[in-house]
Amino acid sequence: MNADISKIHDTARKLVEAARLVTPIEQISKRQEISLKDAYDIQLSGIRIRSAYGERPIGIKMGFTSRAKMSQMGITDLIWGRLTDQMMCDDGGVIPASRFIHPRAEPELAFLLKAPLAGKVTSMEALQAVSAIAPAIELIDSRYEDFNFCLTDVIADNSSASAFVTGAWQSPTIDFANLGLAMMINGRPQTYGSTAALLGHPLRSLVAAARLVGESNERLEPGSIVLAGGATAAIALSPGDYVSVEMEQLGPARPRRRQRSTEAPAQAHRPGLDLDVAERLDRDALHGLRLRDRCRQVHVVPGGRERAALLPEDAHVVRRMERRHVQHPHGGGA
Ligand code: OOG
Ligand code: MG
Repeated sequence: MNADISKIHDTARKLVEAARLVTPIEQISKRQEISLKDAYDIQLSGIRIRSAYGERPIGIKMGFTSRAKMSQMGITDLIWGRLTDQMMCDDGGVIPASRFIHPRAEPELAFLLKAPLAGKVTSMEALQAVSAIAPAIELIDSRYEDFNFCLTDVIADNSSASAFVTGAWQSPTIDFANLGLAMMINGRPQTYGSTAALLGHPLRSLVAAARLVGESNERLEPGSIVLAGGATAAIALSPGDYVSVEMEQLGPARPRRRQRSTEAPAQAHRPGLDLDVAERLDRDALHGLRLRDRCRQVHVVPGGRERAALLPEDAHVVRRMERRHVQHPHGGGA
């Protein structure tokens, strides 16, 4: 069923207001059945409302591009959402916890585009449109009660987009097909994974982004950012938590020396979430493009840590990250 325009706009306004008032709402699917097109129309309408408040679109985010994310949320379709300038946070910055209903963090890879991209493109064409890549953290925040949603709910809710941070931008000539990564909360590793968890190669996420955006008769503009999707399950955050992501070759996270990182964040209950991503690059690591197409699985390992995705060589990459953290428990290794 296709909803009429005023219904689309009303629902969009409810979702935007839920975000502004930091108050969750009931899933829209509980009261009305909406089509995929309606869901994306609501998302677009919501972005227009945000634009009227002064927010500026700066890119898009992909969702459910890894099995870890798919199995965490029980959704297996790729989705996309829109990023605005207000969602972008400074690397190493602080963001008020009061902005979020129930934030979760996920480790991602970000693309910065230098050429337009839309429709059916090859991986090589997608790569040619990339000017830089960076490790990233996305903070998702569903506007629905208990973070529960179905496919159309989450699309209408701008794919839970809320905030993100990127690390230093690096040359895309690095082989970023299978970089080990770890996400730390308060310096303690919570998830380990690999960029290969993203559809087998993060470029596939960019190819899918071009296709999905093209299906909406839009295009990815030069200068826009594309978040390729969470490579591991998302982790819930509490006020005071410090999130960092370490990605091989894009550098280990090096939390800046700030007063707050030396305190005990769990007990502090301060209204702030610290974000930090890596800034270091081993510039000697230049390789060609590598694509993989084998099937991947998710493992939950004892202790509750989720591992995204693993081909034998990925498991090797993940073990390497785990070993690094055993040797350098505070995310050092530099
Ligand atoms: C939906 C957004 C998914 C990702 O990286 O897979 C997403 C959600 O899980 O709330 O951002
Ligand atoms: Mg994400």
